[in-house]
Amino acid sequence: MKLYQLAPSPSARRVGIFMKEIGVEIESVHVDIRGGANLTEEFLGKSANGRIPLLELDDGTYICESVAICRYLEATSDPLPQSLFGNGALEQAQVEMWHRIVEFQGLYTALQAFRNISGVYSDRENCVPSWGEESKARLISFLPTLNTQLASHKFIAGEHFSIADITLFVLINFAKNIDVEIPEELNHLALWFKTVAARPSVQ
Ligand SMILES: N[C@@H](CCC(=O)N[C@@H](CS)C(=O)NCC(=O)O)C(=O)O
Repeated sequence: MKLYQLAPSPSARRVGIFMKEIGVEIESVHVDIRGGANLTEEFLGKSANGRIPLLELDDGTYICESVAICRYLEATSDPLPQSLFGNGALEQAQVEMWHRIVEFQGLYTALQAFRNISGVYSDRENCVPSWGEESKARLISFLPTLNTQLASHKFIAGEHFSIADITLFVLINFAKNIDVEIPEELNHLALWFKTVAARPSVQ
């Protein structure tokens, strides 16, 4: 297998942390996305969304979308006592629920803010700085929701570490690029961040 990626990018980082958590190592192929290497005909022929990360299986099948890659890797690895997608119907639903909340209201909002304010991909998309600023404001107003959940739960989806925590950790780190940090009064979110930052998988 091969993983096409740019290691520090948020989506690749999600997969990288997930792989360390489940103890999987895969040969990595560097893709210069800022230079447009993901826009070539060759790459677009492999990746359905034209983005990284992209997993190539030994039989030549390609899987893009970071969560789909994580699902495949966990399902084909030695089973963990605690799945990062949750154990049992209720926990699986809670992980899915919080993961989608963190992705849609957090990570994608932060990515929109970064892309539209910085104009980093203005060679391939129409950047709207005011949409970037609005996205940043929406992200800031979303953070208390996370703090409230973490006031009564050890991890974001409940009592077990899950893929939702990985996405949230990547989001909080990435938000620094748009000058968004955890406000002092959100102490439960700050404590959760400190706990997750100590895990070997994120070092
Ligand atoms: N939903 C996708 C998002 C992938 C994505 O946006 N990847 C970014 C890097 S974080 C990328 O390849 N950007 C290049 C571009 O937009 O042209 C996932 O989770 O894998």
